[in-house]
Amino acid sequence: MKSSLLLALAVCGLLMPRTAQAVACGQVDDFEDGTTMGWTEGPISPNQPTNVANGGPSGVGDNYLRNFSSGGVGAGSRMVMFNTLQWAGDYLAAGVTRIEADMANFGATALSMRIAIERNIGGRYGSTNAVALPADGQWHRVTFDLTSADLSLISGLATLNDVLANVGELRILSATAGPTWQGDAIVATLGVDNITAVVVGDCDVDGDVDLDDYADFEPCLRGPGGGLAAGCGCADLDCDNDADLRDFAALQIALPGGP
Ligand SMILES: [Ca+2]
Ligand SMILES: [Ca+2]
Ligand SMILES: [Ca+2]
Ligand SMILES: [Ca+2]
Repeated sequence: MKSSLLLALAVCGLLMPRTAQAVACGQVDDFEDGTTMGWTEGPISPNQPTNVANGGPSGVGDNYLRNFSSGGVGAGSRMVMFNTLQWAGDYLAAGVTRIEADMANFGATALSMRIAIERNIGGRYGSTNAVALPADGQWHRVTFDLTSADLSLISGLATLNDVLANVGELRILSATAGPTWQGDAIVATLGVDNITAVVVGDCDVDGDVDLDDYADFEPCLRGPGGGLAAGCGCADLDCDNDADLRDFAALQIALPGGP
């Protein structure tokens, strides 16, 4: 009886949602801790992402994540990696509608960078258009928006908002043909650093910041120390857990015709 109770508790523990790590406004994977920060390809691949101690965008002493793909067939052939820890979670509640990163293509072939997201229990979306990453060995700042204007359904029946509210996995991959869950099989070496969760104030997640978003922002405005009401993640543009005039100033800049 005692052991069955322990078993039940263990099962409950496994089934409990993982809340310790979840996407949050302004989080940055800078790889300065010397680890891969949870980025992986699954246990089978012989070409796992690795932490490189020097040569990030800031040069000597700037760690970055390097991912090699071998091309051909089999594990490790494709340019893809994923994260199920700090990049899982509720992007809508966090107001995060954009991911930025520094990327460098250290290989000989241009890459077509995309992101893809998966709902905990099914439903996948990926970048409709790729970001071209030339084979120049230079660091480039790249942007992936997570809105209906930028993501296409890959598989499943879930709506985009349903997936964004329940992301179980984020992928970074290179694929020329279109939105996909799998990267291309290609001989390539990718550098990644400073993967950042950005809140731009796109409260209705339609790919723009306009007066419709201001209509959602305005009721969230409480001032410094007022905290952040439920559903107001998109109104905290500076990631300090309130919606105040600093956030309003940032929103004004983002609005069409803003200063
Ligand atoms: Ca770094
Ligand atoms: Ca790899
Ligand atoms: Ca909008
Ligand atoms: Ca704020």
